[in-house]
Amino acid sequence: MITIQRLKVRLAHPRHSKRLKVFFIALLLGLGLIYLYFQHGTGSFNRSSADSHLERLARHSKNQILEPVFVFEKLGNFEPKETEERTGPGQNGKPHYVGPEKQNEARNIFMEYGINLIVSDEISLDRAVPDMRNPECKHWDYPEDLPKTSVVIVFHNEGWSTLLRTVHSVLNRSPPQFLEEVLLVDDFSDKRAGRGQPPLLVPLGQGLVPLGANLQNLNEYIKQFNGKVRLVKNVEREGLIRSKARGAKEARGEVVLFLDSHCEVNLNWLPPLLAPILKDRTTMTVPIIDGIDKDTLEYRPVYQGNQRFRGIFEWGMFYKETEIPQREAERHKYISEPYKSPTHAGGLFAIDREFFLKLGAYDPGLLVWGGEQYELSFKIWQCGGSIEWVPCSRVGHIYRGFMPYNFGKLAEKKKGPLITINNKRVIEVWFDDEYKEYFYTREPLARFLDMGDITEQLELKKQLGCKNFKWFMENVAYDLPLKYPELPPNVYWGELRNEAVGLCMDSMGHSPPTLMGISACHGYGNNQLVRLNAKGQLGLGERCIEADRQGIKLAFCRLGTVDGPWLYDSETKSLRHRQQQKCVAVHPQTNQLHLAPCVDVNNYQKWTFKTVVPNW
Ligand SMILES: [Mn+2]
Repeated sequence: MITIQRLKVRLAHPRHSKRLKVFFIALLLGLGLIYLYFQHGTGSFNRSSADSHLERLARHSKNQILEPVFVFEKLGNFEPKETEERTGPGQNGKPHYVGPEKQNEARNIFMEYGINLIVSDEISLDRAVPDMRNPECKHWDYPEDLPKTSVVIVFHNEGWSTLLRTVHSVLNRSPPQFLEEVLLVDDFSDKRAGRGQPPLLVPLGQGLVPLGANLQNLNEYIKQFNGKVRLVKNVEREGLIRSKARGAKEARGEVVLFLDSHCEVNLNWLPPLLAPILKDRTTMTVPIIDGIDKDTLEYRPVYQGNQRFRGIFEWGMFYKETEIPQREAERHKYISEPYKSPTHAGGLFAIDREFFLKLGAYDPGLLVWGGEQYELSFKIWQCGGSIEWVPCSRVGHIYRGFMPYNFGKLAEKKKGPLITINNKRVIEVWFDDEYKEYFYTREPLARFLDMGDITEQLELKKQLGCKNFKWFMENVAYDLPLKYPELPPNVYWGELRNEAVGLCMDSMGHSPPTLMGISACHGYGNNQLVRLNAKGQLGLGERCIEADRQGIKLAFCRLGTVDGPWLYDSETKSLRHRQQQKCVAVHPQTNQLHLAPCVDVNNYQKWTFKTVVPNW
């Protein structure tokens, strides 16, 4: 704008020579083109601005759209022309059940994989899934020149049919011109046979499913896709985080799009994820996840109706989701438009490959799994990019019953809980000092963990000129403190031992709401690690300890609050409930916890906080 105004002034006072006039007209044209280019928004990161500048001009002259356009009167340009309805087991996302003769086998295989693979094997790799999108989604036109994408799928001992159904769904539902490849990264799978049966091709549904095929056959299997599906293998176990970084390095597409190895992408899933990246190379996009049942493979929504959620976290770094705040909702005309989110769940997202690599991919010091989604989220936002969730892109994901593998040798290298170590690395790099305190308040033992060397991460942060965490909180995660306010410091924390019985307060591993119990003090923290903060809240993990007539309970903390009724008197060693004016006592016969009228000399009411120092 400024450029153009300045030009007008100059042209209003032309100097004399003809050559100068010609020069100014040429300059005006040039600047005009540059103006057009910037008006259509490219991020600060642009790897070949000259090239894309020309491309954009070319597109302009061909009347191609530069960003999605809502077209009410017709179907969007990449909408599938025919319906997918088919018949057969599990078709259209319907639940499938195994016959009685296979129940035993199914149970055993479920124990091994956390997914009912017998059910999965009986369902076509090309099955249809129900359209879970908001009806608006069918009416968007997307640019025709979206970036080519490598879909990267990392797996470790994944079931054959769940892995390949992921691949098939991508091939079936992605416009081929935008799909550079599907890149499979085998993180050192070591199960010899997928299902303990000899490989055997049996016709089933639309495709051929090799029953019991082992992962060594994968190379053979993918030959039918003529190079569109590639397989690379780790020579030792690297874990999910490093394997994803490897996938990004090996990828040939402009965009890398990560999927878990047990997904099914939904209709017209790809263009909506790529359009925001075309517009701004520093935008990372995240599809909305649907659920696929681990027992029946039924495909169903996780979110109901028009709810729009986004990713946040609590101060112990547990991942949380919350409905988008008014301020974000108001930025959009259509509920089917992408919206900004502070963070993401971790598994599924698309990002410009070079931008991802410029950010250092993932911190290579993060191990196996956990915390990496925060690292990437903070890095993206604080270093000039953004994250958008895309309602019109849906991907089904099988939530497994449990994690069917261990961390193997990778975990042996570290002492203490791996995920907390990862989280500590992340917050030590990306949080400001005051925010780090909230993490250590919520997770006091994290102070004792060895997070390794973070010099390189801090250096990268400096090099990229990244903003501080306060900026992130005020401009991106501004709705987070409404649910998870800044934490007051702990006045006391540790295991809470009763003087009369010598046992410690313990959640007994139960989920709230539940009665608290007492058990032998073990010194490891975990279910015995109790914190009393400066505002009287008694916390255990992310939960709160409360009391009513039934007894002392582990409860969900009231969202948005950090205060509580508790007062600890280190003289009398009593733990007093201020409203009820009673004290926490152990029942001498039953060992049950309850509130009793306070009696200073009663040992059953005397408690001591003993700081836990784990022997890591
Ligand atoms: Mn998964």
